[in-house]
Amino acid sequence: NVPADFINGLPKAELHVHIEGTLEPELLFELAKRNKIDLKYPTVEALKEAYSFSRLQDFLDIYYEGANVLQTEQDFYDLTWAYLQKAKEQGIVHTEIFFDPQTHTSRGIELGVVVTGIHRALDDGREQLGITSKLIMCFLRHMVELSAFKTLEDALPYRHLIYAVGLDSSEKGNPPSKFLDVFLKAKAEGFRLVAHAGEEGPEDYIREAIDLLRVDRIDHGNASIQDDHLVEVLKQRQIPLTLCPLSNKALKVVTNLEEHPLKKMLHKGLLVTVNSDDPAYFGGYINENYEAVSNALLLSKDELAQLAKNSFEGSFLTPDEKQKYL
Ligand code: ES4
Ligand code: ZN
Repeated sequence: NVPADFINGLPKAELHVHIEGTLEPELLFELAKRNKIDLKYPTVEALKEAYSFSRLQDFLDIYYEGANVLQTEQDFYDLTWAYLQKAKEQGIVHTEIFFDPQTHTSRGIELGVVVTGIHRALDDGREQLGITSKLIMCFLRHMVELSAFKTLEDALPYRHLIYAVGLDSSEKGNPPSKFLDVFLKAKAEGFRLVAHAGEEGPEDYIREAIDLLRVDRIDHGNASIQDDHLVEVLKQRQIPLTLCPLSNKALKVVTNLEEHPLKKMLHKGLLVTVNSDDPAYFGGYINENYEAVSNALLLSKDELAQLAKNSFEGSFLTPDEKQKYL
């Protein structure tokens, strides 16, 4: 086994982390108390016991409920700052963070509160921790496209703080094509594009995300391995896949990590990266994800270094900014 300190010592970029998914149970309880919110669970331990999932939807139900404790700009600051400190400890030097506006606006929290709180922490992270960052606003795919349009409209005053648009939440039955028009609008507004695809959903959704939405990157993309032609397209165009091994294990996308497609994808020449997704819920941050796949798939130091390199190559940093990491 490759030692943990080798993985820790690799400078890494994180390209797939939901800020609401970094809400640790301890902070969740602290924020509930601060905001005088009653929780269904009496203790941190009781809450943690509920973190047992058979599929994506089991997780999403608990994740959206947890997000209810986030109310003020300071709450979003504290959440993001806690993640950045963890990122610093683990050798992350650049991070591209998702947030879900509709999870908050649908319960009366203004988009400006969310964006400003997160962004203030990202600024402090840059100054005090030396971590660069970008923000990605995700549309919830279980909601109607009109709601995504409204979200895009609401976001325009914060255009300068948001780099890209993404698509997440319940995948099955909510194909990328449902959001074609709003993605076209987002692109016209100058946003870069990403989408979750082929996590629980079929390889068809990956094809739609690429050919129809014209995304720059695929989040997860596990199902691509089932289609040789799709693999060839991903390889030829070097479209990054942001894999999340511990997430896949927790949500039963793979039965065990020994069956994870990461190593096969790497050897086929795909631009695969390792990421934490929702680390507070899936049992580990980025290093634990590298360690878990490294142990399960017997990755070499060269392969691990390639994955870390890929994380910069697949990022939204400019070629000049990437240079020092490649
Ligand atoms: C998510 Cl693991 C996952 N899949 C889809 N949407 C999400 N939102 C937060 N985590
Ligand atoms: Zn995700």
